[in-house]
Amino acid sequence: MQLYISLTSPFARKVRVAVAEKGLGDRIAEHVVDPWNDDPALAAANPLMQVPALTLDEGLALTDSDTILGWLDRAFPKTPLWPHDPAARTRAEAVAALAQTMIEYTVFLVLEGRRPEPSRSSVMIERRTQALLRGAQALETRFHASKGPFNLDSIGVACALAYMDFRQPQIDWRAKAPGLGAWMLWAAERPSMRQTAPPA
Ligand SMILES: N[C@@H](CCC(=O)N[C@@H](CS)C(=O)NCC(=O)O)C(=O)O
Repeated sequence: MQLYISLTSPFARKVRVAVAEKGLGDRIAEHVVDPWNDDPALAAANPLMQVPALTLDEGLALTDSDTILGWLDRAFPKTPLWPHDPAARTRAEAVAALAQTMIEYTVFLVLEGRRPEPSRSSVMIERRTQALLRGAQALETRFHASKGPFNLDSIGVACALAYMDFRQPQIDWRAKAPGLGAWMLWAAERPSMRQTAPPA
């Protein structure tokens, strides 16, 4: 299988962390591409030109981090990414969805920051920044930040918070979520997180 990534993409990182947690590193070849540079290999896997994309051995190409994670968990059920209990799974999915949207909002802030100053929307920047702070505050109570199995909720939250620190360090989410701040010290040291940290 071929996994197209960029080394800074938080969406790709979710998949790479899951691959490491499941011990599938030798089954999946990583290809580093620049999605902003119309890479033909990426275009073949994902006509929408986004990472991550996973091309299966039979040729089918999967796009979107959550779709890829769902497939990985069905194809390789050992070390499941979701809790077995349905209610616990629903709670984990709710957290993972919040984390995914927080990544999207952080990416929005990054892209907005790359636009020339007069074209930026200060209203939207403020709206998304406040939403990210409220999101962190909600995760503080809704996410059961255990130091147990690294399920999809943990993967999503860890990748979302690490990406905020990486790209928008001025957002002081720890002030709203001190417990998550403490949990992140533990999460960042997990081998799957260390292996997938963006280059300095
Ligand atoms: N919903 C997608 C989002 C993927 C995404 O936005 N990837 C970014 C990298 S962080 C990208 O490839 N951007 C290039 C573009 O949008 O043209 C997912 O969860 O995988």
